[in-house]
Amino acid sequence: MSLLKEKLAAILPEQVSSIKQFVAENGSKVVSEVTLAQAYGGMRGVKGLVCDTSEVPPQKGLIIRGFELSQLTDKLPEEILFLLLTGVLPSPAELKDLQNDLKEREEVPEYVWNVIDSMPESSHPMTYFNTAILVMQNESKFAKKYEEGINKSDYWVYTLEDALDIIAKVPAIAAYIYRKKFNKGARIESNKNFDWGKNYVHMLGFEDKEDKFANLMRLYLTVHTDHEGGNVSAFSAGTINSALSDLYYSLSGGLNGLAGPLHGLANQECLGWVLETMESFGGVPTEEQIEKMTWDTLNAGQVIPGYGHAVLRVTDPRFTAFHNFGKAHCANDPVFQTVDRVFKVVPEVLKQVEKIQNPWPNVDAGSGSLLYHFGLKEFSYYTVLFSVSRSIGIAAQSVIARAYGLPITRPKSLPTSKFKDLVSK
Ligand code: CMX
Repeated sequence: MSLLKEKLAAILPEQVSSIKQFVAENGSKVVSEVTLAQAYGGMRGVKGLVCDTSEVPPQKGLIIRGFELSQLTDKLPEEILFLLLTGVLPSPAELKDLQNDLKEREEVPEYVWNVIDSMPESSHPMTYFNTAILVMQNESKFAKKYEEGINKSDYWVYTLEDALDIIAKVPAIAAYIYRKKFNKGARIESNKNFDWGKNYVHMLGFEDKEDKFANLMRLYLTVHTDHEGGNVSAFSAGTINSALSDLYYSLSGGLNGLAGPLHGLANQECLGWVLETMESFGGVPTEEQIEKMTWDTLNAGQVIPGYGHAVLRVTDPRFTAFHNFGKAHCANDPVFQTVDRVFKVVPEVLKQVEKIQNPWPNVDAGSGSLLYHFGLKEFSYYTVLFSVSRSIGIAAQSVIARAYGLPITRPKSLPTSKFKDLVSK
């Protein structure tokens, strides 16, 4: 048994029984109320979901198992996976064991390459990626065991099996999609000596002798893993998984949500907006030019990608992590300089638009300029990178949900006529 599984097997029973007792003793207490505006407003702020892997206080941003993001930016994504699942960072031996386990699971079934090869070349990289995950549902150990008939108390065990199988395989799949879609040449085999992030850079096909791109990739993959349970990708995946659809079904479904421009696709849109601004003004624009471009975009009835957030009310610490990396490693790059200047100007403009609740940058505002600097310039690919990382958080949330025995998700909807009745009473 892997050290991760051993640890989970040791800690989960105690956690599950304490949650059961907590709910039994306090089940009737009111924790949230819902206004009509919230019912028509995407349930913003309604406290009706449980997520123990991470939380996002509006004035602080991402906290993973008690660690602020700034305390985790030097950690590997594999360490974050261990932390999300167990609540503690791995020891060196536990990390090595997890990395070895992932290496053993990384071979991608041949039919996945064939499916990718048979898709229309014009398909978006996210369509390739989510299709590849879905087609691998054929491999689900959870689905096979469920069909055989397993005890509910073992659901988490086989969800963990699927989680590790998927996490081990996604870098190779994502890298191949990049090479195929953008005509970069044949598939590159994994290097067994590299960690998860460095191996991804290797399979994408980038020369990286000093590990500079690998360091960005490790940061990128660490930063995007998890963002509590209510965001579109995690919530959708969690809802699908709650029906006991296995992790292949649920992850693919959740990541289809990440492919939306108001969610993960904003990183592609954001770099597009930055490059368009540079092109309009023939280089790094002045603050006045950025202000004009911002108003032009708003007046055209469009959003400024990379800015605003449904929960956050401060600068996203994930943006800060990338901004700091950029200041240290590519301060003279014109695209990074533009992003830096946009950060000075856009919040001041958005503050003037009364309806916008958060004028500050989110995770998608800065990452693209760093990838661009290292030569990954095909920005329609950026949401795939986000997805590779988010697979970790979604997988961890599903393992925990199945261990807790959370039931099928089923909030209540009402027609407008019933809401009118409720309000008039
Ligand atoms: N540019 C222009 N208008 C914006 C805006 C922005 N960056 N952010 C919010 N608004 C607008 C909303 O569209 C909304 O307008 P309407 O009432 O006309 O529909 C109004 O301001 C109120 O929105 P809000 O309550 O401040 O924000 P929401 O919780 O409704 O939406 C989000 C949050 C992220 C969808 C929104 O800020 C947005 O569209 N941002 C740009 C896209 C983006 O960067 N998404 C990535 C988020 C992070 C991620 O998930 O990856």
